[in-house]
Amino acid sequence: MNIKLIIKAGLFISLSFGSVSSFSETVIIEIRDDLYGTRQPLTVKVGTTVKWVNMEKRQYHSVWFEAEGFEEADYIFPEETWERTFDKPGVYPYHCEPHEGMSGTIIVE
Ligand SMILES: [Cu+2]
Repeated sequence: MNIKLIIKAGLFISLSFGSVSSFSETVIIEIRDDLYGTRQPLTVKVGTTVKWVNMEKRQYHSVWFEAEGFEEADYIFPEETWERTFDKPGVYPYHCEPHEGMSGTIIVE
């Protein structure tokens, strides 16, 4: 099971105080064997945070949304994570700079 859904504590807290809470969920993508370990594309709801976790023993990777014109994010070394919250619907392709062919897409709806 590569995808785990975690309801953030913040959702619980905001509900506890009776305020209107926005959708807040974290989806984890485990990276191993030079692959983003998730179905492709991965569809999530607006407001979802996607967290990539490097499960490799030695290899670093990146999650680069180059098509949007972003600079490449820092490399993710083993046991490190990188995350992004998707607040707008759309199609978000990404890839790993060091590994040609290592790519993925997040669809936000
Ligand atoms: Cu990589």
